[in-house]
Amino acid sequence: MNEKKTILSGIKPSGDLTLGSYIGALKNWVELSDQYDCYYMMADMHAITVRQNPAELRRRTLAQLAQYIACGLDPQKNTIFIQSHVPAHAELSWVLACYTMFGELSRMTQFKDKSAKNADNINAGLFTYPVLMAADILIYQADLVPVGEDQKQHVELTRDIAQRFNGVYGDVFKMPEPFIPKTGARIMSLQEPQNKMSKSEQDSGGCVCIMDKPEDIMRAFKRAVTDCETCVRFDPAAKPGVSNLMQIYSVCTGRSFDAIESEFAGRGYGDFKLAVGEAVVETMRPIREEAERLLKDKAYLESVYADGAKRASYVAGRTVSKVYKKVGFVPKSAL
Ligand code: AQP
Repeated sequence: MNEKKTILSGIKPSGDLTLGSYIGALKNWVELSDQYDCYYMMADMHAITVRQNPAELRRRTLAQLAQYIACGLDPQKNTIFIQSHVPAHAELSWVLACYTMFGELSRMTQFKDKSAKNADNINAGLFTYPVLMAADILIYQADLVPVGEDQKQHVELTRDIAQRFNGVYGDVFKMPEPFIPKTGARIMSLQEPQNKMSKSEQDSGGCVCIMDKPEDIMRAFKRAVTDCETCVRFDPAAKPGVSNLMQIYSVCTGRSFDAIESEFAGRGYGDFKLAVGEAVVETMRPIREEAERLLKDKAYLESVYADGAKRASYVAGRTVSKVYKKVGFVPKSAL
């Protein structure tokens, strides 16, 4: 019997992975790999809630897989798969949509944010995105869902949907909990430190990607917005830019905020920004090099996602069969 708890998480290939994706998600995922039974997906079905260029979406999905592995996710230990390769997610999503209220979806803050940003394409998928996310989670009977602060509301809705379904049909779904890492929960834009560093907003200069060249990373940090105080001190409300840089530096070097404040006492922001840039370059270098190597090995990447889809489909299929039976669908013929 498998006694490890189950984890499900994913990233949309809606842009190239950023330093925020690494610190806020991937780095934590790797640390969870030994302790938990982990399912990590490339959430391509979620990505199309915003219009994507097909060739780019395909390229980014495979690049994302290479970066997952290059960050240290072992495909033997973790089930790594492409969401659209496991059709059971869409099947469960439809059933769950019939147990989700219009009012609940209307209250989701991410829907409100994304509709404001994509006013010309407020499609039904953007609205029902949290239902597909609930299916992603419940289909593996996940105990924990590592997410950023901004996704917590979706995990809470998942619990409400699961509770409603279980209330009618008995204990079908396990109740998942959001799992928000203490450090690096939210990496902010280098240009607008009041906003999250987002991979779909890469033209703003506020974003650093895992695959960026060292000189591009250094340029982004040299231009990072700070404040006029010239004092390296952690105070996210009053000094969002500097605090974000401290957060990044702390994750990349393992140093505490106190140690960072002492290290840069009496030194200008110029020195500080250079040091943060260099620490990021050195943290990203081995990941980028390994991802570049893996991307040349298409056969290996294909074997990883084929195996991942097979393993994920087995578990997901069992949940869908159980759900179909509970709601009263006629079981498929064995003939
Ligand atoms: N800047 C960030 N800081 C901390 N965590 C982050 N995550 C993303 N950006 C940061 C976390 O990564 C996981 C996967 O997120 P996602 O890519 O599926 O969705 P997202 O949060 O909407 O990411 P983006 O980059 O902002 O994408 P777009 O621009 O397409 O919407 C999540 O756990 C997220 O918290």
